[in-house]
Amino acid sequence: MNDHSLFAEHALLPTGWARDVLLSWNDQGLLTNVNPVDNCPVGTPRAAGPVLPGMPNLHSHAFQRAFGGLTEYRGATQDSFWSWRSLMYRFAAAITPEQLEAIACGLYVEMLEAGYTSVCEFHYVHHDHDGRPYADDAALSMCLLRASARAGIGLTLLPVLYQTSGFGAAPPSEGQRRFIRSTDNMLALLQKLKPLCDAQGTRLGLAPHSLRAVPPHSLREALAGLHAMDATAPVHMHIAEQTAEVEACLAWSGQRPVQWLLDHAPVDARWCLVHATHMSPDESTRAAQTGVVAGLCPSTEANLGDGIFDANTWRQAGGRWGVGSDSHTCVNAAEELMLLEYSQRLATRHRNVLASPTQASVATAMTLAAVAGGAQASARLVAGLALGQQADMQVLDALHPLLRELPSPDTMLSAHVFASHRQSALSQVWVAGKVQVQAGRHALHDIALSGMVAARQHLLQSTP
Ligand code: NGQ
Ligand code: ZN
Repeated sequence: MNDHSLFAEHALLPTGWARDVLLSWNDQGLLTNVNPVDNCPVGTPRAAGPVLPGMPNLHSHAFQRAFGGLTEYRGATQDSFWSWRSLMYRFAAAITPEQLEAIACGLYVEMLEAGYTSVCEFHYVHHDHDGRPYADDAALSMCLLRASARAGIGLTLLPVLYQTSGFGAAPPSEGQRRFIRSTDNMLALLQKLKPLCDAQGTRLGLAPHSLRAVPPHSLREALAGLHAMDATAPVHMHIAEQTAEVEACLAWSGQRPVQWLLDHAPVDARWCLVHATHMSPDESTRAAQTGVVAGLCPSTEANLGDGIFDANTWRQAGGRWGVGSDSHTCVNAAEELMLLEYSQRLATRHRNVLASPTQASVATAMTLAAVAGGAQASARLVAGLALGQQADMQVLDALHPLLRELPSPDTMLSAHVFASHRQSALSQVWVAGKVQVQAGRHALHDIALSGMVAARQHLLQSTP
């Protein structure tokens, strides 16, 4: 049995669907062969259905999985993003390293079972409950490194720089004490993490949290330090998610957030602008032309009442995009694609908005675009089924009732994204040439999820 290859009757390559493809990879899990063949070679396993590239998840705050479903009630005031944030800060204030690791491990198992093969962690809870550094200053980053290695998901670790509570260098609030680092202290953390990340195939980047949280001089210095360490390291930043943020930025600088950033920072293809919900058409066109990735998080953006991203303007300017599960109110790659397309249908009153000139099938077009953009934002070799990329794959189950006897892989993928339960038709998930999910289940499903439940229970007991 050849355990370094897989035969796919239908494989979704960056150029579109191909028939009878033999996928082979080396000991590092990188694809060495993606070619059509006449027959499935003897001894090579045959995929149970169409093979899709694994989906990179470009935006995650792992600890937020612990309170999914627990902020869905009306408070005293008009509930908003900001009232949600106050509730979120209570969990951020209470979580322990052990809880973070258990929650992240459970979450990563869930991600793999739902089609994500790698994740970008936008990691900002750094310090102990009093806001003092742990004895090992990298303690909480290490929890995420261990959790990803245990679950077998690829990781881009983005330690977050957080210094102020608002534009104009407003001092941080009590609730932000676990996040705060000086620029030098952040650069020291990156130096410490670099060899540890390199050793496990994790990519290390930096996330200036937002223009609210990082003053201009710190942004400049942190980027210079990052680029001295690794000139191609990824940079992620939350931006223009809420209209209140746009207004505060205008009041501070006379410019909208994306406009300000484009004028004051070296935004390029290394960058991921997370959300970028509220852009003028001009900001959108300018930003798209830099090669930056828009990090769209449709389920969280809906959950938090952010607004609707204008995908048409973005794409007309050649804008790249990928998806993230962010607060993990939904953990499912196909569902994020569905929600994104539906947001566009609701806003424009059209259908199949995110289909493309070369891919009429919207699920196929979106999968390819989100893998390409997600890979760019991850800065890892996860750009799909192509030579030299990691063998990260989702295998659909052609015998699932909703896919069975359908006439083409396009229709099977459409059924998976738009008509199925968006998880039940996933037969296998592979990461770097290793099966991590078989018959819809990860080997650690029971143990990792019961670990997550126990950690959540303790966290709830300690959260006021
Ligand atoms: C976060 N989450 O950092 O977890 C943010 C909220 C903020 C989202 N923006 C905090 N979805 O932006 O200040
Ligand atoms: Zn976020």
